[in-house]
Amino acid sequence: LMLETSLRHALERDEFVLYYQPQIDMPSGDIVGVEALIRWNHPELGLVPPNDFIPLLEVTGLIVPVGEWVIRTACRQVRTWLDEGHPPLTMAVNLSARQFREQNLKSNIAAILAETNIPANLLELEITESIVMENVQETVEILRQFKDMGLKVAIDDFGTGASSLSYLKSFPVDTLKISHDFVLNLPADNDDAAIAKAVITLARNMSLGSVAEGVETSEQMDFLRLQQCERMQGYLFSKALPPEQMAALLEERR
Ligand code: G
Ligand code: G
Ligand code: MN
Ligand code: NA
Repeated sequence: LMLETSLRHALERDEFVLYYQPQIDMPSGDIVGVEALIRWNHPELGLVPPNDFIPLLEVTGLIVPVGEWVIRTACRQVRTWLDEGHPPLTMAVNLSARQFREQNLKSNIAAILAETNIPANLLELEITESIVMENVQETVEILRQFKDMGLKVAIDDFGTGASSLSYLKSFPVDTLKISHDFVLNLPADNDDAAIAKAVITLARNMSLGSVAEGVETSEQMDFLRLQQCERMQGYLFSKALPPEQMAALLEERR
């Protein structure tokens, strides 16, 4: 309850911060994107991880204004990096169920893109299977509108939710993200290896991008690279970094 009270003031007190985890293109090894991951800098508790407060944001409805803050902050960051002369990076932002179905989401995103003057195709919205499967007809409509706006859409933790493969035919999405659950025991676990391989092949044959999450070892990377996974994300390359450290990493890579 105390957490909920302080969460209500966190936005106005400027206590949220976005960390950025690099996404590495294969085989070039270039940083081609980042995933924005929210942290809450609580005055007494310190840095609170999202799993400890996102559910609370969801039930209180605070996820809508906080989610808008996330998109605006992420787009401003893209603008800053462009102004600093870095190559354009894709900015992946996680959407919650409530945000995805919120009426004003599209117009808010359009306004943010206009105000930051960044191309829509640099913003990749990550949604989970449970979100897309909730109301399939409405989902198709929302995704169509995203596509018309030029936005990218990724299915987060693909294959872990209660979804059917047939939705890939009717949902205009761009990218499949392979959950770290499937990456963790690569290449030794035969089942996980088969699943990872199948998802990457499915993505490629449907002309979708593939991103593997939670890549921690060079053995995992080598396996995924052999399967022609396009992008990788994980501690092998970098954890999520605060803006200053991300800027330093980009500077170092120049
Ligand atoms: O950053 P971390 O690795 O602890 O992320 C934990 C979870 O929190 C992930 O499932 C991630 O998708 C989610 N998450 C992180 N940032 C955001 C955000 O800005 N919005 C939403 N809805 N979820 C987020
Ligand atoms: O949005 P999503 O649920 O996919 O959030 C990504 C989560 O995975 C975040 O909590 C992030 O901190 C975490 N993560 C990122 N890289 C790694 C990694 O290499 N290993 C593990 N175990 N977790 C990671
Ligand atoms: Mn994600
Ligand atoms: Na994920």
